[in-house]
Amino acid sequence: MNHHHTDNSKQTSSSLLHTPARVNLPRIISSLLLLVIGLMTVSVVQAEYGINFPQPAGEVAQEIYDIHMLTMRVTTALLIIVFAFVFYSLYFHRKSRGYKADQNFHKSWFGQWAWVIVPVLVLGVDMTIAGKANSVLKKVWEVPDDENILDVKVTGHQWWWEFDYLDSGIKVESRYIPEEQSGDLYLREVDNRLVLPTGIKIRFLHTSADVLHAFWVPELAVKKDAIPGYITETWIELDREGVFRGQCAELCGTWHSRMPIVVEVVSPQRFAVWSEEQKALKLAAEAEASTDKVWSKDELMAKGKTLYETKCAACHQATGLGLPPAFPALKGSAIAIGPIAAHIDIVINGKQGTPMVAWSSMNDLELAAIVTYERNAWDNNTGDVVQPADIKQAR
Ligand code: HEC
Ligand SMILES: [Cu+2]
Repeated sequence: MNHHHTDNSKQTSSSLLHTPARVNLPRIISSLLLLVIGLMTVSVVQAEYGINFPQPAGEVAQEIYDIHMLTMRVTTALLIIVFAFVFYSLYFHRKSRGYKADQNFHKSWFGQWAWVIVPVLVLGVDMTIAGKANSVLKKVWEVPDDENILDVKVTGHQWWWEFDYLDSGIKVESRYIPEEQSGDLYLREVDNRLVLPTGIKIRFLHTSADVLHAFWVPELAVKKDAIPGYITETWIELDREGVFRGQCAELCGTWHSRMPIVVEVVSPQRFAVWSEEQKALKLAAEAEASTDKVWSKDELMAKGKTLYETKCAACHQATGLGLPPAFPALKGSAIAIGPIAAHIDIVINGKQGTPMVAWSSMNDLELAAIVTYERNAWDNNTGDVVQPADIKQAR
């Protein structure tokens, strides 16, 4: 029995050894073709995605793109030359054709000098690319010192972007739009876009209010880390109008994915109109907040709900239940139903070393509305009404 078994297995292994390994070339080629066609179809269907980088929207971005194209052309040419040579050699010099290897190649002129000539050629091409890259990098780093450069301070926050137009005092707060309202543009659209004009140099001053973020819009090319406590610069001169979408490119916590950036590039005329609108809105909001008017609870609750949902709900949730243990619930929380002073204090001053930052940049009316809302929403029902005057006093 044992003997028979051994015998049998011997036969199997020997028959395996005698089967020649076959490479099914037509099949491999057709699978590869299918794969390529498949990939191309995918890129046609998802119109926003292409094979190449997106078309740049400005000068430096264009130069970076051009270097990419140059490099791609050089590598493609090299690929074709090398593979043509390999396939030619394999096909015409194969053994079955009776080809005899030339034993004296190394004695020929080319055989002796090829190892010098080829690397020198390669180095020459490399130096050309490196030279171009170097001059573009210089351009990226050396922010032009133009009289009327437009300064935009870009501050990363957990998890939204703040854009301050330093010359006009305009502030844009940019937050993602929840899935129900954004449809196909989920995580690609924001409530307030970064509006920029064409034809003028723009300097971005990058910083962060909390952790590392990174500002990245592919059509604007330069990706820059936002570092708390530091200010770094990039610049661009935009040359075409359009809407360009990017995102935070540095892992920054729970909702890193909820920090899209949407840049809307418009003509200088349109930009001037937009700037005036923003200034007027800001003045109106300040005027409203500075009156000594006493607000009714309903007015404060209505204002507070909208503000709470844009600014606080990312962490404390629209339901007030938070996401413990990281983000505490405000429904029934000791602070939200306890003494008003402590509640106002944590909202104005934040809590050091936690994601709860100081919200003092909001005006008295906004803060009064939010605190009133938190003290009465979600069955907190304290009945407390906080007026702008109370906030003014607490500051
Ligand atoms: C980035 C996340 C985040 C955002 C946005 C945020 N908070 Fe907080 N909040 C926290 C964290 C974390 C704490 C807990 C801090 C601590 O450790 O005591 C907290 C604590 C609080 C507390 C104290 C709760 C308690 O009982 O301990 C109040 C009140 C509060 N936040 C109000 C607000 C308001 C108002 C806003 C919007 C203007 C807001 N928060 C936005 C993260 C956030
Ligand atoms: Cu971020």
